[in-house]
Amino acid sequence: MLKYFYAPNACSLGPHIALAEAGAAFEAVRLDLKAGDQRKPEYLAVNPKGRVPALVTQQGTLTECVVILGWVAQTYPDAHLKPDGDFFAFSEMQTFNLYLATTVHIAFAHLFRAERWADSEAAKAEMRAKVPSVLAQLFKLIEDRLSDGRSWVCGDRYTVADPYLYVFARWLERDGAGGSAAMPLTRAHRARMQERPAVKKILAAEGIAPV
Ligand SMILES: N[C@@H](CCC(=O)N[C@@H](CS)C(=O)NCC(=O)O)C(=O)O
Repeated sequence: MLKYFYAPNACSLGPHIALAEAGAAFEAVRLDLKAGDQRKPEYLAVNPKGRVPALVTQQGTLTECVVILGWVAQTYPDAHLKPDGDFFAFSEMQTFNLYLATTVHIAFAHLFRAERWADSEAAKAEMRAKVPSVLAQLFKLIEDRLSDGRSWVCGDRYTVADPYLYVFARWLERDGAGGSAAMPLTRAHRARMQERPAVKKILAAEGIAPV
C-alpha cells in the first residue's frame, strides 16, 4: 500500500487531498515539523531533503508536491483529476502548479522560514514585512485566471491543481501573510473546496479547521 508522509496544514495538504479525491488506498504518516520529525534519521532515510511530502510507492519514493500531484492525476485516470486533452493540457496544469511551488510557496517561506535567508533579526523582519505585498502581486495572476467565471483552476474540470491552490489560499490567513481581502475569487475557490467531501475528510484527518 502507498505510504504518505505529511504534516498538518503544510504544503503536503494538497497531495493529501488529491490522494483522497483519487480514491487511492494509502497509509498516512504524520510528522510534527515543530518537533523536528523531518530531520530524524528514520525520516531522512525516506526523504533526505528533510521535508514533507513524501510518497512511498511500490516503484520507489516520490517527493515534491508537483510531482506527487502529477503522479496521482496520471495513476488514477478514472478519477479525472487532470484536464481533458493531451499532454499539452497536462503541462499547462503543471505550469500553474510549478508557479505555486517555485514562486508562491517560496514567498510564504520568507515569512515562515526567514532564517533560511538571513541571520539578523532586522534582516528577517524586513523580509517578513515585504511578504504581504509580494503575495498580493503573485495572487493577482491567480485572480486574473479565475476571473472568467471558471469554478476550478483548469476550467470546469476539477484537477489536482485545485487542492494545491487551496493550500496557499489557506496560508493567506496565517499571521503576517496579509489576508485575502484583495483575492475574492481565490476566497470563493477556497469556499468551494471546503464543500468537497474529500477535503472535509482530509481536514479532519489532519486535525485542522476550514478557514
Ligand atoms: N519543494 C518542496 C517543498 C517542501 C517543503 O518545503 N515542505 C515544508 C512544509 S510546507 C517542510 O517540510 N518544511 C520543513 C523544514 O523546512 O524543516 C515541495 O513542493 O514538495
